[in-house]
Amino acid sequence: MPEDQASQEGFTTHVMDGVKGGHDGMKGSPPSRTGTRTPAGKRRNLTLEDYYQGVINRDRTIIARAITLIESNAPHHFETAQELLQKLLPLTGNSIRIGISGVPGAGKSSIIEALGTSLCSADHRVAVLAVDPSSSITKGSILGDKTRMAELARMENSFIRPSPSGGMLGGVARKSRETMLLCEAAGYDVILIETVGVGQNEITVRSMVDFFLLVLITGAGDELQGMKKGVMEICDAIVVNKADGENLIPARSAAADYTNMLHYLTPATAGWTPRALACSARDRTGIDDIWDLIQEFRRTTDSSGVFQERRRLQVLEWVFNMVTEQLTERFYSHDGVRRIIPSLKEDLMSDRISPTMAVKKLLEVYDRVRIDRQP
Ligand SMILES: Nc1nc2c(ncn2[C@@H]2O[C@H](COP(=O)(O)OP(=O)(O)OP(=O)(O)O)[C@@H](O)[C@H]2O)c(=O)[nH]1
Ligand SMILES: [Mg+2]
Repeated sequence: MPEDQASQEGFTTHVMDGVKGGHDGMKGSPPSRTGTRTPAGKRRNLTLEDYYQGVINRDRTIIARAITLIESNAPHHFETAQELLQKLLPLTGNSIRIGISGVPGAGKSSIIEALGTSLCSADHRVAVLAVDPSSSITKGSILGDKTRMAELARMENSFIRPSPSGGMLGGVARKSRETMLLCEAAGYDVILIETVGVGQNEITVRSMVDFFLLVLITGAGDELQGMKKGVMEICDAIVVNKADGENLIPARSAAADYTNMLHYLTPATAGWTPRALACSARDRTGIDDIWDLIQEFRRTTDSSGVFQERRRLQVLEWVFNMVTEQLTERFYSHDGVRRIIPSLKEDLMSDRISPTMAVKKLLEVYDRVRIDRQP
């Protein structure tokens, strides 16, 4: 038995690998990273009804397989996954969706472990998802998450799913959103989504959560301040982690400074002024304060209507982003467009054609061949 599998024996929650590009993750799939084959005989093909019943009856093995279906790049899996989601849609929405972001090593996974364990002990059902397109290359976070959330992974009412790898961020975002809905249908009432704080990831996660928490640490360097300001503008709270030992006082004072700074920024959520707290995921101090703050946020935005309004707008944004994504994909995979791009690039580099004219030509090629194809 591979070592990482062995170390999970006895866990009620197994951390499931994300799907690798092109691999369908289903029966008869190619050998996995560990070189073992899925025992095809043991894995009966599930019908749509099997998936549906499995999810609503909170069967974690089937939930994991349903997510694999969502993450699959195979067209027939896509169809089944969409039918399943359609069926589950009335059961979604009953959770608080929390995004947790921050620089690598800030302690996001450790905070999730501490917060998640405490919530599970209080009878919440906690699902942890990761959105990290870079992890498909480095595998860094996935390995980190397996070890850093060991206690949470063992809890009966938790579910941990590392990042799907899907190439483009857009693909990853769709899969993560749908996975989130599936987890809600399976009765998870707290969804924690970890993302590494690099560029586009944060914006993507912000667009799918109710509450966005930024994890910072002291002494990460002034060069990060610029980046921080941008992300501070989209967060609902900051937590300065590693407030322990000699770092306790600096972390607390940084939290006070951040609270001040947040007062001067336009809040990410109407009617809510973001605040900064200090915590130590290691010592498990300040973790309950994070949850109290989230509860307060929920109450405030529920009564003002901002909570539901944001969710409605997020759905619209999601749909139109998918349209943009799919049109872009279609455009660049179009034969005619692909054929003329190399020569067009040369013409552009040697100033033989203006940028606007190049765009016009590309769109003409796309439209022309498309029109020719019509009956
Ligand atoms: N002293 C101290 N160390 C901590 C604390 N929280 C996390 N760490 C350590 O910081 C390191 C990174 O923690 P992670 O939880 O993996 O951080 P992360 O932000 O999830 O990292 P990535 O997923 O790689 O971006 C680990 O070595 C932790 O043990 C804390 O509260 N205090
Ligand atoms: Mg992590």
